[in-house]
Amino acid sequence: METGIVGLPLSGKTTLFNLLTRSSAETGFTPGKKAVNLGISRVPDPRLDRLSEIWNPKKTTPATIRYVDVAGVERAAGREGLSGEALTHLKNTDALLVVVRAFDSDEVPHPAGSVDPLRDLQELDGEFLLSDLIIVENRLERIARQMKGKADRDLVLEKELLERCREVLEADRPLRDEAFRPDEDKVLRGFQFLTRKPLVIALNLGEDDLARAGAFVGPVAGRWDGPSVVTTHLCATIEQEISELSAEDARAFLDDLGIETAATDRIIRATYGLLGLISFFTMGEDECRAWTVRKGARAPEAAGTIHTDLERGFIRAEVVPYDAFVAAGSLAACRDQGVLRVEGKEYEVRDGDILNIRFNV
Ligand SMILES: Nc1nc2c(ncn2[C@@H]2O[C@H](COP(=O)(O)OP(=O)(O)OP(=O)(O)O)[C@@H](O)[C@H]2O)c(=O)[nH]1
Ligand SMILES: [Mg+2]
Repeated sequence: METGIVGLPLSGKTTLFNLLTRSSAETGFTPGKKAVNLGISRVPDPRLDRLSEIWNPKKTTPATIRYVDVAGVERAAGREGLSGEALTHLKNTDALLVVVRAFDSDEVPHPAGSVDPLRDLQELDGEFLLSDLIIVENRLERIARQMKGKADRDLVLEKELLERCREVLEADRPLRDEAFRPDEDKVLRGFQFLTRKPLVIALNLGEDDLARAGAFVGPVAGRWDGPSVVTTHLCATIEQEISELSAEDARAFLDDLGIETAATDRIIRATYGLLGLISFFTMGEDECRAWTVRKGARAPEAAGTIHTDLERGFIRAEVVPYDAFVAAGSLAACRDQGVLRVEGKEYEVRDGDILNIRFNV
């Protein structure tokens, strides 16, 4: 699962990428800046921290997700913005993290001459819609040619589906919010449409505007509402400062600002949720670990993320929900209280389950 970080030039994408993935990719006007940066984020999870306190294991391993940061979307003379390399990378992602600039800076002037988040977001949306529309048109043309030979049933269905997509896109609406049947969805997935991907919109605010973030977020959030869109904000320069502090000092700093969690944590959690991912845990004296599965995964699939042998030789899973474990205080207490269950192959794993897989290979 990979999330693409995208936005107009100099909006703070790479700065945010560095914060999310603890990387140090070149930012700003540095010559020789890379067009694409790849990195991995740890998914913050207070539940794993708590399990680690209880067990004091040799190792604690969080869940992770991948981000890819691509160079700014630029409208080159006479040509549309999303091109070549950037587009290829974005198409391959499972979600988009759009960085929209809301900070002003004399050192780094906005390329368009003024700061206007809604205008920038509209421009980006336009690029995404156009990119999808081009794919639809091209495919429809090919289908028309293919159908001259014989009208195959699948082709007719695909044609109708794409014509519906074209209508949506031409009305300036993303494909994300359209209801498609599962079989249609399967066909659409092959096209990797940008406007069908879940979306996190992150407004990058100036330090002085953090206190009145609502005034910025409001208009932008109103633009695309829906279950697959999350709008949030951050101030990249403040996040940078927070990231350089010890955990204790960071907490005090956040309290001073009246903020509950660092924006980077919020953004990673939001991405994780939009990707339809949940975490389960394994625990013990050697390692406490959070693992990632898609929502709806059954126990053997979850076992398979730990090791293929565990899926192949799956017998059963011992399951206790995180809350029940913490309330009981120990596995023995869980057994006594009957909150430790034994589940079979059909069991659908829930977020926060603590699993112990029994297997035989
Ligand atoms: N004042 C201020 N400067 C910022 C903020 N976020 C980023 N910058 C600065 O803006 C410049 C551009 O940041 P980058 O993270 O490189 O932006 P980008 O979107 O990756 O740029 P491209 O990859 O060239 O499109 C850098 O000099 C950053 O230090 C912010 O919140 N406030
Ligand atoms: Mg960059």
